[in-house]
Amino acid sequence: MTDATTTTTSLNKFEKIKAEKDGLAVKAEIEKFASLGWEAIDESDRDYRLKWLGVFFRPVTPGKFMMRLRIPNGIVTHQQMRVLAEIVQRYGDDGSADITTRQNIQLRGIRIEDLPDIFQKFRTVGLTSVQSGMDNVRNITGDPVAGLDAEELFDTRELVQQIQDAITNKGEGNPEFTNLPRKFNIAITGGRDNSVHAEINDLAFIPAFREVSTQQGCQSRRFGFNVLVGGFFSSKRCEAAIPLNAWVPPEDVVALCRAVLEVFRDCGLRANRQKSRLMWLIDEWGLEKFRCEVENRFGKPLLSAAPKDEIDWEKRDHIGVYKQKQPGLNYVGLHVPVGRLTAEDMFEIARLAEVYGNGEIRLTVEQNVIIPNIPDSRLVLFLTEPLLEKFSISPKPLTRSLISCTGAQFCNFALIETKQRALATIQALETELEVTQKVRIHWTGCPNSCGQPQVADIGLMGTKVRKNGKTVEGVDIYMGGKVGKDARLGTCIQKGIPCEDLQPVLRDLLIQHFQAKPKQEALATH
Ligand code: SRM
Ligand code: SF4
Repeated sequence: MTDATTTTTSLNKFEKIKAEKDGLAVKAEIEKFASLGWEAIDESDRDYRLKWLGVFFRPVTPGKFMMRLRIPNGIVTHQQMRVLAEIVQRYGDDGSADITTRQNIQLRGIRIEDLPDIFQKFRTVGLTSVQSGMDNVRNITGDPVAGLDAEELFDTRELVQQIQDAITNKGEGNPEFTNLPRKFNIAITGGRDNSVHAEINDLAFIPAFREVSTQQGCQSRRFGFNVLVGGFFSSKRCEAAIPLNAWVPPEDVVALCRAVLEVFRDCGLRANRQKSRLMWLIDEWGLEKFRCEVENRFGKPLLSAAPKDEIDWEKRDHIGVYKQKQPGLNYVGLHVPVGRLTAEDMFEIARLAEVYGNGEIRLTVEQNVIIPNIPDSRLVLFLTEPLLEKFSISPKPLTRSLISCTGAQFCNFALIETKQRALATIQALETELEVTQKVRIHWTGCPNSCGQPQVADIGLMGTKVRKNGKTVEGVDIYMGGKVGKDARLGTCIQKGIPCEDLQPVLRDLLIQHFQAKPKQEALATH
């Protein structure tokens, strides 16, 4: 390894923790931790290594941990959803869950003494939370309507599962990939609308047709993926992924993931945590050398990229009722305000999926839920279900596209509270403005950018601001993010607005850039 071979004294704190004991080693110690209680566990096990099992110590709520699952392609069964609901239900008001910006679920309120039981429950329904935090590959995202969408070019479900299985040893943990230099994000899309934000992943596969030579020496047009590398957000730097100039057929995707991860693991920069994501290695080496190293690990020549990819649609949010490719079946997207779920909501989602659909539930990177496979004959009744009053299929345009990271309620990096503030601000704006178009407003509590403000129409990033001699919660405003085809990152257009002064600023932006009208004026022109 490049700088992992340097002496332990020169290693940064996280490299030292990993060198002393692999993160995955705590798997064998869960029973012991449960009987010790959270206060007696060794601090580096409790605060860091447990994240290799998806268990996050929360300094904001000590003793009540967060658990981050892995939900490949964002697909959960009704049995799995019930198990997750039962887990958070036992914690009463402390328990809740969030749908994340990686099509995933996080549970709140978890007590360490319950971990053996929780992992046992996960096993019975095929859930895993392994390698979901720290220097591991995060939840792998895929098209939320894979296998349902009549226009899709490729159904991503199986491939996403195969990649997860390879990286996590089928959810049991895989020491081959538990000591990466930093976190790593993978996305794969087979639809035309880039539903996974491919451009903000360290490694992404986007659909593309290419001429390839057959064994008989003829040319034929085949489906596969162009490969993007190096996309990431961090507090110091944000980059969109760049083309690797490589195309792979579906059957080579897992091998290419392995090859890129091996190069990152063995050669990635480890000295400075702020400069350890994949793009920093690509910068240091240049794309040609990086591609060459990946090709060596891949074990055969990489074909050059297809001249054009197939991402040519605007991004869909899937909220509402849509026909599936299977005749007579529908999928229905429900809007879950800022992704927050109670145990009761989760039981209800599981019930609706079982009673009306085939038991399956899908999650989106917009922190929403899709219930697929509802027959035409059951649709009208489904739409009368009380849960749809809370999780609407036709929310107002600003509410509809609202995203928020966890923020100060549970996250110790947060500079501001986000979720409640995001909801209150949007409600106030919708009271005073008539807005007819969707406006994607993303809140993120600090520059780590978990709420992806750079992909938003209006992105709000938490910061601290001085006002009247006091430090108050504020935001920097980002604009210009474009998703779907021709995706590009937005940039900061205004810095340091105190949150208490934000509403009129947003109001003006909505009027100037998104055709919003004050309600009085809108009434007069009708
Ligand atoms: Fe994130 C760290 C929450 C998506 C960039 N992120 C954290 C931690 C673990 C910090 C902590 O220990 O408190 C947050 C946990 C708070 C909590 O209690 O929930 C956290 N990140 C989240 C989630 C839950 C936000 C959400 O509300 O949806 C998302 C979980 C995704 C998942 O299921 O795995 C989440 N984080 C993202 C994304 C968006 C994405 O992947 O599309 C990003 C930007 C993309 C990227 O990583 O390139 C992101 N999170 C970060 C970073 C900055 C990484 C860096 O290279 O510096 C950190 C800080 C770090 O890793 O040191 C971070
Ligand atoms: Fe926490 Fe910051 Fe990520 Fe929000 S953006 S979840 S505040 S680390």
